[in-house]
Amino acid sequence: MTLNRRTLTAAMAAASLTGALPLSAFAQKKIVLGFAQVGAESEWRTANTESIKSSAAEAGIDLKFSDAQQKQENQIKAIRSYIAQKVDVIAFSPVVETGFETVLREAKAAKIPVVLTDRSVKVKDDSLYVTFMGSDFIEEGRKAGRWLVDKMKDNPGPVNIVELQGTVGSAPAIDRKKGFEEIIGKDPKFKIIRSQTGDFTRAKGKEVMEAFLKAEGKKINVLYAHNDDMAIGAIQAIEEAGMKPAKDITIISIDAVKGAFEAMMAGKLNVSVECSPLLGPQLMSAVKDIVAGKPVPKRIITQEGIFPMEVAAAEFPKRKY
Ligand code: GYE
Repeated sequence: MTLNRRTLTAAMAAASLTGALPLSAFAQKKIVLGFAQVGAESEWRTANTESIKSSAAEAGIDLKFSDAQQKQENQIKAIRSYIAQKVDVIAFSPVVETGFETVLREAKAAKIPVVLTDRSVKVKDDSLYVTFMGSDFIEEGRKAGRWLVDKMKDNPGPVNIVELQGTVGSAPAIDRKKGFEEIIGKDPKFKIIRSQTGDFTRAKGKEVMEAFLKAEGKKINVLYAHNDDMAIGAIQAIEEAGMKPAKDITIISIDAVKGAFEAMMAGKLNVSVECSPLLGPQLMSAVKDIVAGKPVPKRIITQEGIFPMEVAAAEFPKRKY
């Protein structure tokens, strides 16, 4: 008989109860976790990777880690290799929402539990994963929208907005757009005049902002960027075009990484909505519970705030990512 982690745990408990073997006889076998990361596209992602690696080490979990370079096919390959290696648990942050059904079914057939972190997938059968832990991206978009509506309350409009979207097809890009539009859509003075992907990177954010400026110039009143890195790239483009970021163009972004706080303290970014990448500790505790056969909630939502530039200097020393 082949022992997987769950039957082994049961066998350990039984052997220990009957006094046949002390629990310590099994203590050496570490839990093996295969983690398929999105990439290293942003400051957020770097902090997320660091959180996962350090909390795995702290929890005594043997972590197998791969970087998909923002490509779904690489991520699917990595998951397949974790299945072949018979790891105890697979966790991943799906690059995009769709197209993972087949590989998730393969994991299920191999009886390997899957945890989704940070981004979710769209699947009909939600028994294909045990839990999804991460932020509510629609709510983040709403927070950005509410901040803008308040900021512009005395402005008769039109308020012309350009939008830098995240990776096409990714949950945060889809949901941050949706939440933002839900709020600003209530007042016709708000107009999204250009919207394009900057793939969550500084380089792309700068490049696309250059194109927006070329096409719309001084008509642009607001930039809404789906993450801080793209906003930071865009700030460069705005300065190079001879305009003042956060003054000539109001800038809103999401993540609240240290780079955003530095930009706010320099007076170049108006506000950043928080999205915490520090998912490592809760991932490790869920992995341990799953292996021990304990129930875990289907959805674990991260609690987050919003930081306008006025509070940046006071908050900066407290920031952990
Ligand atoms: O906002 C962005 C990163 O999925 C929440 O991915 C994450 C997003 C984050 O590249 O900076």
